[in-house]
Amino acid sequence: MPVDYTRQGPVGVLTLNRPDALNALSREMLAGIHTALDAAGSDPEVRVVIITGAGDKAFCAGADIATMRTASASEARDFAGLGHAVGARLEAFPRPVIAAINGYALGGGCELALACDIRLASERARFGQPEVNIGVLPGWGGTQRLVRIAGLAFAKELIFTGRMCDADEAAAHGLANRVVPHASLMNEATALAELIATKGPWAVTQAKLMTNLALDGGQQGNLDRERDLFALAFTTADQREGMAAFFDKRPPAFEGR
Ligand code: DAK
Repeated sequence: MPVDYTRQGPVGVLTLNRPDALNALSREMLAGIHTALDAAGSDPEVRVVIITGAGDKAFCAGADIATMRTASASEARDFAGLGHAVGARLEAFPRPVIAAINGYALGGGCELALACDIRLASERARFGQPEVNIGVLPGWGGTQRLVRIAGLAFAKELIFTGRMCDADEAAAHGLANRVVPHASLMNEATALAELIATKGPWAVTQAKLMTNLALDGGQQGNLDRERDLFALAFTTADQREGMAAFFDKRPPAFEGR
């Protein structure tokens, strides 16, 4: 399978599994991501998803250059659309998605990580948008999401030069949330996922929705929507349980409703 999916308690783990090609994203891989997200999304036990890459070298070295090499403009447009659809799916996915970046995250691989909610980087991670090296520009959202996440100046530098940056530089610009030892990457990602999984699931879902909207402008409308969702939280069992547990000095038992 080009994309493996397993569940460990409340955490769904999706592994890009094409290590011989540094997990480069073919059409089959993109379809595999959708299939894995279908499985995670239809499983009520799953509260957080982790995406990582198989092997020791790469999270994902980008779109499959072999697929693109002889593409016509309309085929390229279609391929770009498949990548955009994965990015949109991850952003809209009702559970948080953590990218556990175990090596190269280049081109479409960096763009895949950018569509996730949180990026944990191994000290061996390398980020970049090297598309200009092969005569194209980022086509899976890099010109937009990298700017929003890491800032215009740094995004332009990475995109215009095609150079890679290491994990520390990525973290300094907000591209990685933090850098962890390579050997403990999955443990750290799982611990973070499990921490989020202890929180009120309904509230976490709404918080993801609202924080994503923050970058789309329209602050007053978003604040109004935040107020409405906050009010709606007081119709949920999770709110009653969370506040009761606080005063009972016990961990809450959330049901996600
Ligand atoms: N696609 C296909 N195969 C790849 C690949 C990729 N992106 N990256 C690596 N591979 C393959 C290599 O060809 C090699 O295969 P074999 O020769 O063993 O058969 C194998 O993975 C191992 O790679 P290397 O031998 O090159 O390994 P090294 O350690 O020497 O170098 C590297 C690692 C990551 C520095 C190097 O592989 C590299 O530079 N890879 C390419 C990275 C890259 O340029 N990524 C960006 C791809 S472009 C758009 C849609 C999408 C996009 C743009 C536009 N539209 C349609 C508008 C997105 C584009 C991209 O993502």
